[in-house]
Amino acid sequence: MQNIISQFRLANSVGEPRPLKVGLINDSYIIPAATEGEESYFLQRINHHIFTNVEGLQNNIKTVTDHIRTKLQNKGVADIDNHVLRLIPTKDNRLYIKTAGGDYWRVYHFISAGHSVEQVTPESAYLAGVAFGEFQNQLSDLPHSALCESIPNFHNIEFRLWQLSEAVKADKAGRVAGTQDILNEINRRADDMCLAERLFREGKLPKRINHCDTKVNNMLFDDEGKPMCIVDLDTVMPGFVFSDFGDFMRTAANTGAEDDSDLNNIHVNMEVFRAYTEGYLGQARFLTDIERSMLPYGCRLLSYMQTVRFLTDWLNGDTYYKILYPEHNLVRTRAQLRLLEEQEKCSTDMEKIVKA
Ligand code: GN1
Ligand code: MG
Repeated sequence: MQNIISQFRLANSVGEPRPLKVGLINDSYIIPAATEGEESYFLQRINHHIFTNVEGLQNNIKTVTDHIRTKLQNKGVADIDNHVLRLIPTKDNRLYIKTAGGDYWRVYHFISAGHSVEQVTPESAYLAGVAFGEFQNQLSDLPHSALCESIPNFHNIEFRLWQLSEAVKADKAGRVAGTQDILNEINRRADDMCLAERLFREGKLPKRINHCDTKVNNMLFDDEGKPMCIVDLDTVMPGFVFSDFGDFMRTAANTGAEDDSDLNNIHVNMEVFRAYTEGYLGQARFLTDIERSMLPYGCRLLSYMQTVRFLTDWLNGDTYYKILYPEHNLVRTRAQLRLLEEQEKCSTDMEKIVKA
């Protein structure tokens, strides 16, 4: 690993990298500063089976972080490195390295003042809503053409349903028979869940640049519980605003875990929903009426999409997401489906909150 690290332009000497358990896709490490007070770094092996266009991916991140950095500078923000990610270039000025073995690595400045959380209070949910609304605002003047789709059709539910149908047809792991009840639940909602894509084709629903992975743990908070920095910019791309609104609610406004094996733990936390919505709507003044009225729908869409994606991976024999035990993707699937059912029960209340 020293050989990898030595290719990046680090400002000071560092210690041994330590693995960090974050995310389901890439492998992450912290490279601590050798001397306290100096800069530490965040090293990642990019999963290039998933991000097949690493060059495009890294250019996206550079474009987005430069754009936000300029906005923060113009606002006179002091400790900018705490508020936007900073990629560390290689000694020959590239944004990543590729090893002889075909692995891709990148390095970020490590934001040591921040920490991530798995659960929020209504107070921190409100602030998170402000922060994600601000994030969309900051990127609203970046032309769509400035970014590539780091994963094509990433949040396109029609595409995800097609992938699921292919997985069912192939039945590679011989698991289809055991999931028929879930498949039925997915199929009977498919038409409704493809509404957004249809509205887009009819020109009624716009796309905007979204983060596309606004899980609650992709935001760093400071010691006082205030949002500091939005991280994991791998999937920033044009999409429906629901992607960001819905993914936050999927993770933060869920009383259970994303992979809860006890389905009775899973309910919608309406106080978190209310608080985040308030914070978000205060910032996201660019929303059209249809986008605003479809926010509760967006929550369901993202839980539905995650149900479809986890199930697809289960049927394919666990080739996409990292798993911690053999049934993990199936457990995740059932937990996301239960969350969807719970959200359906709360839809009318959610609509009232958004209107209010
Ligand atoms: C993946 O790596 P991570 O945990 O940030 C996935 C998201 C899913 C999420 C489910 C590139 O994100 O889309 O919502 O797992 N990222 C990719 O927890 O597929
Ligand atoms: Mg991610």
